[in-house]
Amino acid sequence: MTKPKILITGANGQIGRVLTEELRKVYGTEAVLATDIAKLPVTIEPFEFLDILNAQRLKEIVEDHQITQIYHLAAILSANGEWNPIKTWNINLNGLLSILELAREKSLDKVFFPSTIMVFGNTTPRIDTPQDVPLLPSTVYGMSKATGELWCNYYHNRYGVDVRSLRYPGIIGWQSLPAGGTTDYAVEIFHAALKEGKYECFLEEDTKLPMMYMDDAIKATIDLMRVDKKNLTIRYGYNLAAMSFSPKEIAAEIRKHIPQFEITYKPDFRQAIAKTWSESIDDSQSREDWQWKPSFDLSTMTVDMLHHLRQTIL
Ligand code: AKB
Repeated sequence: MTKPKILITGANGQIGRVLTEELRKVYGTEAVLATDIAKLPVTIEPFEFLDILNAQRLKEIVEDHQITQIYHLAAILSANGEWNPIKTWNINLNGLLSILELAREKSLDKVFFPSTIMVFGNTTPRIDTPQDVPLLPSTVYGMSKATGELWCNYYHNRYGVDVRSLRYPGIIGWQSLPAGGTTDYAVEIFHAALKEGKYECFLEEDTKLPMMYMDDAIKATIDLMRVDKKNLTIRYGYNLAAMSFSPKEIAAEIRKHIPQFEITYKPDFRQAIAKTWSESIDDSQSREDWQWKPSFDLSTMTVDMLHHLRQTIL
């Protein structure tokens, strides 16, 4: 097998930063090209500026760097997406179509497409949401990801593109900050607890959502991309789960380490988005097809987050 040459879009995002670093540990720094529309810190070199809507530039980069795999992370998330639905649809869906078309044309080895639990909505069972259910997403972000999944499935079935996808829950990590998502509170709360000793949450206290520690999300992504393709039975998004908790529950967990920590609640428009989501996810197909198993729960994640953040932000 020849060594992969990887391109990451959205490499300066919450997941992109950590995934870029991890893939470089696995394949070597020069084998992983970071791209983003936002300026990146120097440490992320090699880097190319890329507006995902510029299909011609994307093609040039793929040709110039002899790319064989793409991790396509560039997207606008759920809360930010609601401020500009048409732009969000354009970036999230047309960006993906350019990637899939390029993968077909250049016979790329593999493509990764991050989907989300936001593809679910009011038509899905909220507890242990099964893999295959009617999808009626409530946001343009969810709509673009649900439609993106269909395109991935189509490019695989019609053209044999080896595209793989995960429905990420809310991702929590100390290495980077999320931007514009509904689950962002679960990262902000740690920063606020350590710096201010208090946090005002934009969701209601009992809003339970599926979440995952960054280490598990990165491991899932790399594992899915490495597994033999004959094991994969799904070419749209695989359900993926680790833990579920509410703002009240994570605050109680943080209080075990910072007893004076206080949380108050001031729900905003993001509460209406969160209300349409699943509380927990059935990821048995991932466990069966590619032996997915998370390592972190709420308690071990909290210990690890506080440990790393104490060293990096205080
Ligand atoms: C968001 O909140 O928009 C994302 C997601 C769950 O896809 N974190």
